[in-house]
Amino acid sequence: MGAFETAIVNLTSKGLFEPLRAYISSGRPYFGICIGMQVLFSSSTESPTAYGLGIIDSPIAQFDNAGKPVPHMGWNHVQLLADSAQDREGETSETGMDEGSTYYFVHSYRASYVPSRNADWGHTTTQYGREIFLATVRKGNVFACQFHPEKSGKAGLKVLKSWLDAPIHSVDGEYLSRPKRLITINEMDGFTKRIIACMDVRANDEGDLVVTKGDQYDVREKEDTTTIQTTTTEIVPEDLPLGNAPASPKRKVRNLGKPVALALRYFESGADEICLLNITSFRNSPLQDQPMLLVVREAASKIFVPLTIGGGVKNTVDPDGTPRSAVEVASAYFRAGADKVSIGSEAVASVERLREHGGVADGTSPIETIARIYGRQAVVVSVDPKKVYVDPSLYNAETGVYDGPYADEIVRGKSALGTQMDKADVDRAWWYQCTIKGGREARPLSVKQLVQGVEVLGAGEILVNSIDRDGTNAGFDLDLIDLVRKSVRIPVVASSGAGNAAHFVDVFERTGVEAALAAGIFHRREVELSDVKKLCHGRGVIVRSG
Ligand code: 1PR
Repeated sequence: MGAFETAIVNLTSKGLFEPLRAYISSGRPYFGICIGMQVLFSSSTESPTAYGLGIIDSPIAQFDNAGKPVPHMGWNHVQLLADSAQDREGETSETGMDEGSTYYFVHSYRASYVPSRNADWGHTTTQYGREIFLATVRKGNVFACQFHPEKSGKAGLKVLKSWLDAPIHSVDGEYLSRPKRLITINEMDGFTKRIIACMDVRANDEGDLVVTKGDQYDVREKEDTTTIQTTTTEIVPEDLPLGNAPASPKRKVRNLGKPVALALRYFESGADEICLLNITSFRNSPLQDQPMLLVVREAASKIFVPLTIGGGVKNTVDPDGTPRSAVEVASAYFRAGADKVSIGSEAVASVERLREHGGVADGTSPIETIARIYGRQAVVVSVDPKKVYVDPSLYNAETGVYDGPYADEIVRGKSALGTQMDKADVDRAWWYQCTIKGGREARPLSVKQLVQGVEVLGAGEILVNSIDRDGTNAGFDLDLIDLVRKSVRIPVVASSGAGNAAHFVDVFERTGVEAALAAGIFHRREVELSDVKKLCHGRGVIVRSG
């Protein structure tokens, strides 16, 4: 995992570049994953000044943006290049790969499939949009995957096991003589929509880390629960999102289970990705005392699909006074087993700075510093927007046209996407304002400005929450999701409000987002992940089975 230049610079500075080339040439087994595959090539447009190992005489280049979001992030199919059905069977039994399975990819750069140049190395290809690239290369003692087998569920574990059971030492494996077929572009690629389970994690009043769930970000029980609880804590105003007054000063934090146990349940029931958010990290969250690290470590040892971890990815200071950069915090999460980190409040501050500097990035924001080392695909920005209704006095009295701020982002109650609209919105118009600290503070920034800003800074994905829809079961806010999907070219995850399986089909069909996430309905077992997948499949939305 990482950027091409960082990988090559690290190999070189640690004195490993030439020894690695020599090792590969000696015929001993090499298994490369993701950047471990790309470094085999001669160069990459990701970093024009760094040269690869040059084992494969072909370049790596960026995906084009034609009709598809980049990075290519999600589960996709492969096609075996071996020509005859019998040879393909041979490849399947030797490598554990098969055309019926999907594998998890997360990358912006790829080795294009060029039959005249790299077919001898090509083992499988994948189609994304109208592009075909090498998903795996295999020759002699070398096998490498662009996808992450360690994050590709059972299908990926099978690939790893096949290699570990029979790593190839010879320089000229028998399969080299297998003739290759020509792969051509299909009408549709095999890219699947992701269904994500999300867990909001925080300490409850007893100090235990629990999965909780908010109603419009208020994660405390509606009623005073002090009579049935032994310990309670006074709710301080900062504990509640904007506009939520405590009905009782002693409401308990909702407890829906333990994070690792729930994450495991979701992995086993077919979640394509799992997201863990530390929702109280706006408080002091020193790296030295970061309980989420333990959760991530434990989850990653049992769960073999991608893990996104958010909350507190920012510059911080440990209790002993040691400053910790956002990169250090992110690195700790990655080392614990996270695949992506999600940044919330700090991303808003970074875009505010970007705008103050006339849209020129200075390279210092956490998004930039983390993406530089780990690649942009490892950086998700989680946005927490809230509707702000437009004041009717801002309409021009003569023309009836809205004259106020954010004119190009205004959503009207009668929009084409408004079927899931709240009734109260029918004759109103609004824009979406960004908030920080889990909805506790509103900022003078619209959601469109935020997502376009973080894309400039180098974010790889947007997770769109909606404070208004969170926990309501009323369906995703399609207007909001559509606005964000149309504003950026990176992948978008829809979140907040899912109440049934049909809501997932709606958000995929109407907005084209790449992934959709739910929390409450999965935690409370009102809807099973498998039901969502079954309905999507039945309605023609391509999802991963299993
Ligand atoms: O600001 O970088 O430290 O990150 C904090 C993170 O914590 C942000 O990603 C922010 O969205 C999240 N967060 C903060 N407070 C809350 C809260 O609920 N009080 N949760 C919170 C965000 C939204 C989703 C939720 C969906 C789906 N919760 O995580 O899972 O709305 O819910 P549903 O399907 O039940 O409707 P930083």
